[in-house]
Amino acid sequence: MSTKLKNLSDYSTKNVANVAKKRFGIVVSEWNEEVTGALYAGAHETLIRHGVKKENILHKDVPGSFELSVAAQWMASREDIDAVICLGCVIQGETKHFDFICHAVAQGLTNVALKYNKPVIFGVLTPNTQKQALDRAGGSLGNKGDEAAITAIKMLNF
Ligand code: DLZ
Repeated sequence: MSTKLKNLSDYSTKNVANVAKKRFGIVVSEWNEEVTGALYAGAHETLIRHGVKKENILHKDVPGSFELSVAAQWMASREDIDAVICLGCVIQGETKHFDFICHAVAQGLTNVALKYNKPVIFGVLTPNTQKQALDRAGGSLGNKGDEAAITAIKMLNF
């Protein structure tokens, strides 16, 4: 997670070229929509800024972060998708739901990346509060959506 010492929108420009012909899937969770919408805007804008064509970005929404894994799998299984960016926000509550969702999606996305041998990016915020989430979704600590897009680009240049 970003801190006051590390703004997630600051990144090295090393290895961020040559993606003009790459195709990206972006899956966005509808839970905490104000946050995930801002993450999506950051990711989309960052891809465009690095030369990705609008028509080469496929955007799909899922109901919650738990559903990111299977949607990532549907996207990663397509030959016309080179990398998948998954965006969500799970806010710590009073029950164990938070832990179950976070562990499931982290493991699920790892499995999809390894199965399809493609970058599948974990752009899921796991803050304690809504304010911490907004700080990292275009607020005072940058936008984790930007970082997710840059991570996908860097992995395609690996
Ligand atoms: C049920 C639930 C809860 C309590 N909290 C969140 C959350 O903070 N962020 C999120 O993305 N999704 C949440 N969900 C929904 C689950 O991800 C999932 O959609 C449902 O459990 C149905 O599978």
